[in-house]
Amino acid sequence: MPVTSILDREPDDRFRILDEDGEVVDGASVPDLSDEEFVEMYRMMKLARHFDQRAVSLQRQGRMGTYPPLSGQEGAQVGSAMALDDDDWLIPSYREHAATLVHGLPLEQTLLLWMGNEHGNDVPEDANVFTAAVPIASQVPHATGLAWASKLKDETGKGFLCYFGDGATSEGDFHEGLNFAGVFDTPNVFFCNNNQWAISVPRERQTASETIAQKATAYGFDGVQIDGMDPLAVYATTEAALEKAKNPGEGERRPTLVEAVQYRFGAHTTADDPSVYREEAEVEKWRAKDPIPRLEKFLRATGRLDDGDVERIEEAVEERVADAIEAAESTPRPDPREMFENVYEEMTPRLERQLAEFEELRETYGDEEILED
Ligand SMILES: Cc1ncc(C[n+]2csc(CCOP(=O)(O)OP(=O)(O)O)c2C)c(N)n1
Ligand SMILES: [Mg+2]
Repeated sequence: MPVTSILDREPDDRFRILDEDGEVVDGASVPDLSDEEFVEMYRMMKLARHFDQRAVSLQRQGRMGTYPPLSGQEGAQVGSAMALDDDDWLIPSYREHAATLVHGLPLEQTLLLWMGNEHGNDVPEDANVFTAAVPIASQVPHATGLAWASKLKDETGKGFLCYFGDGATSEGDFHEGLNFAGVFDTPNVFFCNNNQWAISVPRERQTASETIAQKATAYGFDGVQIDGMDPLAVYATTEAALEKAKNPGEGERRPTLVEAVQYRFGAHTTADDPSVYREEAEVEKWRAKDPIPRLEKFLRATGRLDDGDVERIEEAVEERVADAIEAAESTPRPDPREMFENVYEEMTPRLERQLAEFEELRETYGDEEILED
């Protein structure tokens, strides 16, 4: 089966390889990964889940400012990011801690960012990862611009994978980014993590379209809906979309919109209480689709994983997260001047005035008084 055939389907034909019991569905082909790569996928998902639990706990203990949890979304993040080549770029929103980790951003950077340290955004030179974007959908036109620049420079072999949520699809930036990508045929994969909620706004209130995938039709390129809690379907689809972005066949448009249908098990952020807008029964329904046990069952049934492996992976994961927390917490706190200095390459006159005012307050009252929690 040619890889692009995954993309050649109706937008409401939800693609899946593993069912909820970890069984391969009839007629589906399992991606061509080595045994080590399959286990790596599982290991990264377990790492992401444990990291998430620890991060929420750090926030509750007052050791981190705020944090957007990702539990339930590990399959979508790890499966898609594993399809990237080193030269490809990843453009995240604010929830992609697992995807960015897979593409080279260390966990301690993510911790630093949510601890309020701007150096969390110091992406290592060799990781093609953009900084986290909090203004909803603002990263979408950036991703199109990056891909267009790459095309203008005649770079071949670079794909640009951009993540955003279901809520982002109501923003003008989403439309502008995808419309431009279609017209200029840029090497983009637009990956919508449709986790059913935009804080307290449900998916049905976000758009009257039956699917988000079908929006791609209006931009003139492929749009596919996939089971975002099936890491194998996510991997296979993203790989096919990246391949098409880089080497389109005759008459094919490079961009693709992927709608990965999934659920966030936790709160929108640690500042949110989902119990006021959704029923526990709904959460339970989606918990049955959890991507981690689903992949684990598949790996065990195909002889790629056993009890001993799981135990070793869990121990290693705990150690790795503990080390990342230790590294982040032993990093000196940034000077508050950086709030002003890091907005633009050079400070604008308004920021300079604000900084001067801030320095005056520090002088008058002292840091203890001003920076107290
Ligand atoms: C331009 C803009 N408007 C509003 C907000 C406040 N806000 C933060 S997250 C969010 C919901 C986004 O939902 P979605 O795109 O589905 O992503 P998810 O958080 O579910 O991953 C909103 C409205 C913002 N950050 N930026
Ligand atoms: Mg959402």
